[in-house]
Amino acid sequence: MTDSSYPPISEQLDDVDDARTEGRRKMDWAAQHMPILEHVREEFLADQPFEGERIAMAMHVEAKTAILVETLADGGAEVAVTGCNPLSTHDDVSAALDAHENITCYAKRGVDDEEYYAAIEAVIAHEPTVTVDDGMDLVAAIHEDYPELIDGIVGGAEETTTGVHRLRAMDDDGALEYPVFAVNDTPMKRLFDNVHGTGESSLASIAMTTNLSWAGKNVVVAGYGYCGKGVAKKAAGQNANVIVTEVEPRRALEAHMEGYEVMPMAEAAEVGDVFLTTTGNRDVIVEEHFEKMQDGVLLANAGHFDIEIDLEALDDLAVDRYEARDGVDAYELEDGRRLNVIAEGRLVNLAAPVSLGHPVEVMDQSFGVQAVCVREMLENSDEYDAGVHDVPDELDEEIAEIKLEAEGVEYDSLSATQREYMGSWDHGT
Ligand code: RBV
Repeated sequence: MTDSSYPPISEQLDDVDDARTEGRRKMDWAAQHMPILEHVREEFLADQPFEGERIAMAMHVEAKTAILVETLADGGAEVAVTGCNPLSTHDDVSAALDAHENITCYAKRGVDDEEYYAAIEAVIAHEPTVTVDDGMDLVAAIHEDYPELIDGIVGGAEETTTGVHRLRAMDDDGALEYPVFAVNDTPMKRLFDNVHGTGESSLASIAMTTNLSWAGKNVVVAGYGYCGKGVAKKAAGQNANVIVTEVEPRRALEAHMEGYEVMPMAEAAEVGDVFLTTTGNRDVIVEEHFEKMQDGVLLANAGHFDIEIDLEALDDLAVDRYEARDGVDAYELEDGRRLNVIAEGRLVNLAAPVSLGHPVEVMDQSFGVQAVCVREMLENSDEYDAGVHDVPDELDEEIAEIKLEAEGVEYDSLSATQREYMGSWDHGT
């Protein structure tokens, strides 16, 4: 059975009390802007749907995520949490969470690979009945190293595009042995979090990190999925000239029809001022591109993993490397050009020193879906076999309705005649 001696954050900080106070302050601010989780939390407090359950989570441990964690704990669960990226954790929030009697938090900022996985194992040692992932690291570690726990796991939920992509690959191989909801794929998540959240927070993080303007810049957005669309749209809104690179013909065409320049990365490399990768794939910006870039360019990644920009190749090319600013590494090439990499090529909206992740409002939506997915998985576990599952549409609608009510937005509903019309095939001309 699993055994872990990795300590929770409270045992790793010098001044835990101060950290907890500051973490709680950040959480209070976030909570004020999360009406969906507030609503769901009240329901969970009354119904205690998670009594006796153990929920394991690997997510970006900051204030908004902390509100989700508390919401699940307030529903009666024992929750064990760690980070899903070594640079996105806020230690103070981690400490505030760890103070909750039903929560153990292992997340710590700046951990190396070994500590990162030790913390994941510490979470798994709680022998979860439910997993909540952002990037699928928990599912992977459980299947690879602790398969004996799978029988006790009712199911899981996955937050992000990359995690869902990995899960589907695992499912196609017949290797996924418990059910997992693809939270990312719901309209309430990806039309808001991926588009507006990634767009706003990536651009804001880059601007804050560099103190440079978007206006008049050539901004190269690699990938025109939901995240790329958001980044492109917001960059255009900041008066940048947006160039899109794509490998999928319909998306390339979509970007073209949206009015962006579309070209291969090999050409974009020559003219770009800022490069932002959002593909979820590896080796998007590589040596041949570095060779052509102008002096002073900014390179950043908004995809889940730090594999989109080939930093090893850049390091090999460079004759010098230094920290130009907090969160900016300048790689100086032999001919004197400096290529500036932000946040070590890790997802820039969470990993740059000033980053705060997506805006609170969109995370309220994504985490609202997460919370009702955990409820659904436990309430109706018989309905979900091992594999990736779409989130039932009613759950997604439930979250949209809570949000609309909180915003005071009223909307129409179908009349009986309209409903009949939409459900029939025999009304012609
Ligand atoms: N994300 N989380 C935050 N907690 O501040 N910001 C973004 C936060 C999630 C987002 O839902 C995305 O799918 C994922 O991070 C990528 O790792």
